[in-house]
Amino acid sequence: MTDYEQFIFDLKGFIVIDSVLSQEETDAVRDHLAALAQDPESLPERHRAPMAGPAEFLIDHPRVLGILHKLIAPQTDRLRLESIFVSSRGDGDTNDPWRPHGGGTNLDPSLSYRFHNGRINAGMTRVVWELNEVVEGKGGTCLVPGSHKANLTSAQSKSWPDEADDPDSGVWETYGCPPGSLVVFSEGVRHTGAAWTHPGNRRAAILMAYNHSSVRFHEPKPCMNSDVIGGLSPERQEFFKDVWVLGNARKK
Ligand SMILES: O=C(O)CCC(=O)C(=O)O
Repeated sequence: MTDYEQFIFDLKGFIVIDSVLSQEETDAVRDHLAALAQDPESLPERHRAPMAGPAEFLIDHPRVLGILHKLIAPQTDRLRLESIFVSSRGDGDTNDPWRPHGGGTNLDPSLSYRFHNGRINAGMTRVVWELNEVVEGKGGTCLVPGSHKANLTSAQSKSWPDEADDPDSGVWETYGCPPGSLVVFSEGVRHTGAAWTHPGNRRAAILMAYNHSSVRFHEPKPCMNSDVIGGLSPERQEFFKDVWVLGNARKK
């Protein structure tokens, strides 16, 4: 993560990095999600999760690890992948995803964002892999830049002004990006999904939540089961360890 990317992340609470995946990688992950959604029985049990099989490489993708080392902890063994879901939306879907959450200074370790001793200390950090093109204003995640540091309100006290949550309030920002791009945001930033309004081009995104290994926000998803986790490489299995830092076998 470059110094400039850190500057932007600290300023806004999120960054968008275009075209991190090659076309082949993007296609392989998209095909895996399609098989998982349409015909999961066609996949071996250990591949029946968004981050398994041909998508396993996303767990510790070097671009993501470099970012998480700057945002959460410099050591890989202090990182956990605690939740994961797929966002698949199309033009005309009736389910309105506009549900703003987060925002404001927060003492909950998962939702907090602090800068201390010259480094960012973000809690839960969302990594979004956008597998199809996102056209700005047509359905990418919407975020309120800087809201992870807002002082006069907090999500914890549920005092965020309704006025600001209006999509036309002027405080929201979103993005456009090519397939295979990466969006990273602090879960402390106020954010929401948005209706997808791009005919002929569905949203296909994997959203992974990473956290410091000493805390956990989400209940584990059913897809994070022993068949799936046991099918990952030993290094990647470590991202799904229990909530602790100091093990019985102390590391040197
Ligand atoms: O882009 C979206 O679908 C929203 C994601 C979201 O709300 C979250 O990660 O908490």
